[in-house]
Amino acid sequence: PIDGFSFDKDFFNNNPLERHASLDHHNPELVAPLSFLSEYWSTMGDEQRSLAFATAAATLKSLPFAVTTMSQIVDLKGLGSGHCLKVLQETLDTGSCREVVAKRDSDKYKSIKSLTGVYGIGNSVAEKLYTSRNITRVSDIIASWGCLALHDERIKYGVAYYGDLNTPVTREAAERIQGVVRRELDQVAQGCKLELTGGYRRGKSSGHDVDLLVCCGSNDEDGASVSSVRSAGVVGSGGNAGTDGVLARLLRRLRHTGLILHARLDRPPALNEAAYRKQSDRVSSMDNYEKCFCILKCPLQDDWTPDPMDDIQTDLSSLVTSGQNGDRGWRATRVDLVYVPQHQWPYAVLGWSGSKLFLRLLRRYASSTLGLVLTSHGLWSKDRGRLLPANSEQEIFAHLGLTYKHPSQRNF
Ligand code: 8DG
Ligand code: MN
Ligand code: MN
Repeated sequence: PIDGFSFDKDFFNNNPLERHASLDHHNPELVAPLSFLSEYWSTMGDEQRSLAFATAAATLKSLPFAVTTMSQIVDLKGLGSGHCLKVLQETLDTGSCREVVAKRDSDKYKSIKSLTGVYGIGNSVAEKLYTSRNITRVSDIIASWGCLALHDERIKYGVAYYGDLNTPVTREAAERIQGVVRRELDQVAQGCKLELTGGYRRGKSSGHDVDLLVCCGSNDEDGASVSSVRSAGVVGSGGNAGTDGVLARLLRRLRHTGLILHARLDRPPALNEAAYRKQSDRVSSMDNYEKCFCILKCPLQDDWTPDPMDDIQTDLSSLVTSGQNGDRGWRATRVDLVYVPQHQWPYAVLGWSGSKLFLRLLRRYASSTLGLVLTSHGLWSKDRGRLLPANSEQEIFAHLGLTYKHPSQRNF
């Protein structure tokens, strides 16, 4: 027992996946510096360090008591090397941490942070712009647009809608997006599922985007064609490259209605089972579904309807002007639309509900402890490649020999 709490430290240390990580926890002051350092290293492009600090933050989030002295936590698994402990010690002693303050105020971090805030710009492009072009802010990108040769089309829209896209999306806005997508989806196919996943499913009240999974099951010809493709030994993606899938038709409708500011349809090639599993061995969260990364107009009010003739500009200067119109009735919002074949649905919902760290731990546990490969498509045994079907998330946890964890407890 620590300070009157009965706390099973051995169980805590030995079963990280059985920990509960809810949004409300007992240690916000100690989690903050660790979360910052995780975010710092992710922004600076060092994913390994970022992961180490995220793991330490998750460890503190799942403690059932508020930490008051170092002796309560020195031997907890997940806090890593001495570095995290030093940060925590200083935070407990002084209420803040000099390393965190210095990093937060560093010019390079502030610049890279604003540049990676542009949709389409990742760490490596940001680093190049900063180091070899002396670009530190979005206004620098606009000023030097002509000579920067940024070929990824997303960046233009990321710059044009920078303000909107860096304002958190409220749950209310996410549900409004779900509503407008639902309306158009019903025009395209009957009886489809449309699930709001990502952080909202874990109970977050805001997020950076809206993650929507679409499944039309056997009510749609896609379902039929996917299962016939599948019985021929092919899995993954919307599947049927020659014909127009639900997602392509949904996009056409959204565009026609005037809701789309930008969309990139990602239609990975169908893979046979062997190639597919091999690809799935990567720990990355990238999957092989047919999906669309979009920027949609999120209505600011329920009764707003888009004007299909608006915002068809394609050059940056007119985009920037239109992007700054204050009372236009909508806000640019990042939306991920993912088409999921019915038999993979529970795996897709689990994978897309996150958190990223929780899924990473889950995949690593499946792989190293059970010798199974877990992805957003399914669960396979490594040697024989047998697929373990599941009709619900509960069945996936059961396959893994774990207690079912409610999405609200997956905020690792
Ligand atoms: P936020 O948007 O509220 O800030 O956080 P989030 O909803 O938890 O994170 P996210 O970046 O939107 O990702 C949601 C989940 O989707 C996350 O657990 C990773 C998962 N995911 C897959 N496959 C893929 C993929 O191919 N690309 C991306 N970007 N995410 C994927 O399962
Ligand atoms: Mn999200
Ligand atoms: Mn997303």
